[in-house]
Parts: sequence; C-alpha cells; structure tokens
Amino acid sequence: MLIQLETEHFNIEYLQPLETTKEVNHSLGQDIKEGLNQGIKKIPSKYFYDDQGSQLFEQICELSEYYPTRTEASILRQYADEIAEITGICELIELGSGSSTKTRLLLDAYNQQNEVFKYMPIDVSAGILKESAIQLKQDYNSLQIQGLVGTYDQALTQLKPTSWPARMIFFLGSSIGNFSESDYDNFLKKIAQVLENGDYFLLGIDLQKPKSILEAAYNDSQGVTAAFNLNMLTHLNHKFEGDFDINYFKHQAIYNEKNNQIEMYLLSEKEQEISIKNLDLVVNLEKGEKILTEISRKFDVEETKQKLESQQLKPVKVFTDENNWFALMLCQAVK
Ligand code: AVJ
Repeated sequence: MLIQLETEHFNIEYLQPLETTKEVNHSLGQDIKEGLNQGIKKIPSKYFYDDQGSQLFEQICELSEYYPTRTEASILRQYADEIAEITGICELIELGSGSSTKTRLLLDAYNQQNEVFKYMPIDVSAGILKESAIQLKQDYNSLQIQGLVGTYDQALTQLKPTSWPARMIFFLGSSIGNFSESDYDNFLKKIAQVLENGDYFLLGIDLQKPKSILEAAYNDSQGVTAAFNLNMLTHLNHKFEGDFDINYFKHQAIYNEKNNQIEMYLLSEKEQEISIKNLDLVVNLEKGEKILTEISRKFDVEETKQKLESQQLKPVKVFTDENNWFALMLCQAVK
C-alpha cells in the first residue's frame, strides 16, 4: 500500500522498497557495509542527500566556482521553448528534482504551450520535494503535481502507464556522472524500458574541460562542498547510530584526468575506529586513509551520443552553451 500525503493542491507518494534482495539490502544499509569492508573504502553517493545534504547541495549550486548549475540554466533559458516545441504536450517526469529551480525554465516553456500540464518530481528527500511542490503550485495554477519520494530505481520500476499523449523523463545537472560505467548502462536500459516508442529523454551532462576549472568547482573557497561531503557522515550517524566525528575527517576533491572524473574523498586525519551500531559494523581507519564518496564523470558529446543511440535512445538534438562546458541531450525512444 502506498502512504499518501494529499492536499487539494498536489499529492506526494512514498515509493516502496523493491522486492529484490538488492534493494531491500540497500535500504538496510548493506551497501555501506560492503563499501566500508573493501580494500579501498567507499560510501555510496546517495547518502549525501538527507534533508540537510539537499540544502547544502542547493547552496553549492549558487557558488561562483560551481559553474554546472548556472551553465545548464543558461542553456535551458535559451532552448526550453525549442525543446517544448519538439516534444509537444507531455507528462514531465524529473529524476532527482531537488528544489526544482532550473525546472521552472522548462515548466515556463510548457506552460506557454498549453494550459494544463503535469509534472512528476522524484526525489529521495521528502522535505525538499514537499517544499518545492508547495512553491510550484503557487506559481503554476493549472499544473498537476504528483511527487514521488524514492530512489531512481524505485521510481523507474514503479511508474504507472500514463494517460498523457507522451512522456519526457529528464535527468538534469549531470547527476548521471555519479554512476559507474555499468550503472550508467543499466540506468539507460531502464529509461529505455520505461519509455514508449516516441517518448523523450532529456539528459544534462557536464563536459570535459581543464583540470583547474573542475577542481575549483569541487573545492570552493567557502567550504560548502566540504560541509556537503562531511554531512554524509553526520547523516550516517543519525540513520544508523554511527559515531563518526567529523572533526577528524577532511574533504578532498581531485580530477582524475585518465578517467575524466572528479573523485571526492573523506580523509581520515588520524588512526581511528568507527562503530556503526545499527549496521553491526566496526571500521578501522589509518591516518591518511581515504573513503571515496563520489565520482563525478565529465563527458564527451560524441561518445555520449553513441552511448544513448546504443541503448535505443536516439539523439534528436544537442544543446550547449557558448563555452561548450555543459550539454543537454534530447533523445527519443525508438523501439
Ligand atoms: C549532483 C552529482 C551532479 O557531481 O557535480 C556537487 C554533486 N558534488 N559538488 C556533481 C556534487 C560536489 C553533483 N551532482
């Protein structure tokens, strides 16, 4: 049964854990256990996003060094009307919607096309989803909003057929850069599966560029990215009764030019033993040992086009900014 939170303005559903052992395990934090029991320790990036982490990410998006958000927004500002014209009326589904700030540029374009339209924001943070739904409802009268609280996997598995003429799933901000190569493939497969022939997929990707620009974006002078990285430990402390002391960890972000990816770590500043009670886990860290918390891959337009094409997502048009720092790829499902 779905737990629903309903008002006359919008409705928000909580998605259920998937019945596969993988998801059930993940909801119990088994993925953390696996990650911390490896030689090179890591914690999945999704644990950044409790309510506090989502707020910190919003702050990152406003930083002068963090160019992706404003660059993607400028592309949307310039091309949202063209995107809406190409797709026509459709149900808009956003994966990882967060505050839906950039989304407004798309919503404006669709709003001009037709009066009533539907937006499904999907996010793991119920707090930010609810807040932005209330705001959106105030600004877009005839917008139908159905929010889903859950992971991408849950959402893509549990999406119901639509009565709208078409759908566009969009995934902005280059969040796809967090995925490993195999997760990337599986994710695109799932998108292609969920879409009907002719439906659209709009993907935002951050492009390869000089190391200095990239490293500045992930090592901002105000330390917001550091706070965001460290908040993951606070989140785990709350969620699983851990005893991480964030005073003994340091933020590190480096650009790996060989793999074209930013790698974000938490560095242990001393030899220490961490216990995470609810996971029945004790972790020993050496002084200087790193925990990988995020990869953020940087893409090449041609390679990405080929990748999408190989997954039955045919590129229709690529939109970029004047510096070629960021791209929005509009694709169509061909089945
Ligand atoms: C939300 C995954 C796109 O990789 O740039 C920002 C997250 N991490 N600063 C990114 C992030 C550090 C962001 N994504």
